[in-house]
Amino acid sequence: MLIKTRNDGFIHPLASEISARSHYLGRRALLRNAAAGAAGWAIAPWASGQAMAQAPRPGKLAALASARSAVAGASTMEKLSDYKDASSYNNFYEFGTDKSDPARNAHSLKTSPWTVEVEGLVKKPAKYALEDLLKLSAQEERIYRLRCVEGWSMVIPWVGYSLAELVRKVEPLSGAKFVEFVTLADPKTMPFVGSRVLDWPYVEGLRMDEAMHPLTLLSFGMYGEVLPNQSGAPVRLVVPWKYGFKSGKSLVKIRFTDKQPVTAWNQAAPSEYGFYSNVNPEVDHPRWSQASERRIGEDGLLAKKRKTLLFNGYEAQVGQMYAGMDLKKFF
Ligand SMILES: Nc1nc2c(c(=O)[nH]1)N[C@H]1C(S)=C(S)[C@@H](COP(=O)(O)O)O[C@H]1N2
Ligand SMILES: [Mo]
Repeated sequence: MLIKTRNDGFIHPLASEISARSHYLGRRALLRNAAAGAAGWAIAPWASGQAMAQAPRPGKLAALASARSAVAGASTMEKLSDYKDASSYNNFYEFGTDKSDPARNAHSLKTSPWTVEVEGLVKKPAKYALEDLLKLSAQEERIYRLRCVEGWSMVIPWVGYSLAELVRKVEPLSGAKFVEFVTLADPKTMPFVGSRVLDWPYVEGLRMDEAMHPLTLLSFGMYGEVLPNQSGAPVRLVVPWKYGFKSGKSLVKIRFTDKQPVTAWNQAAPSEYGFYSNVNPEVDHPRWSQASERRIGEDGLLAKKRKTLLFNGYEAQVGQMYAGMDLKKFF
């Protein structure tokens, strides 16, 4: 992404993201991937019936009970990314712009007590304590691909429930057309809030139908455990058919509006990051192609590139929402 520096010049620290990857894949990972071979593409253990027996559990955080998702298309059978990668290779700019910064710095985030305020054009605005939000609906496991706009991807088993469950509870008024997601911006616990990378807080937004789509997940956990801080604890959004930056971490406010929200990345670089940001191999970022991606943890020796899929492979589920829309114009 684009970083605004102190002197208002622009750098992009993520050039490395688009090129060689051997520097971050250690020897162990290379060997593990080589050993996995074709078997690495077998059904992910979490998606099979034997999840608990087979999947190596990180075992560091509290377990989060969930059932497998009943939502059609909500779980991919692709090989899961390692928990280690999902929890150490992160974008969470409030804690720094290097991939390893969030895991190193996010211990300072205080996730309890935590409240999420729901406001704006709804019949029932409310302040939800995290404990109440956790109980609002049954939690499910959803195995989603995550595609970052920078050109890398992972496969992550999230735990949570459809955001629609919460939306229905607060009863949006007919004038509500968009939903704005505001994330925590606490300079005392987040060392990079106050930096000029972005205007804080980090804000994202969805159109009402996108927010109501069953794939849009309000997530409290991953790999069967509560979210580690660097992944957006205690509650984040996951919108699997959009670039990762649409999935705001550590949410504190959900606001229903009649106007398209001003979002952080769109505001920082409108020609690079549109409001929609649907994953689309045919709409290039002005500075790089989006036709392919690098799956984190995948065969580092060959540095193979995967083809990026329209709507990140969720076209059957979400394509209808964009019927007739010019996807190049509304990027
Ligand atoms: N609050 C906040 N949310 C955020 C970000 C961020 O910097 N701050 N980065 C986004 C980006 S660019 C991506 S790719 C995903 C990364 O999620 P992950 O680190 O859990 O893979 O989080 C998104 N949510
Ligand atoms: Mo991203």
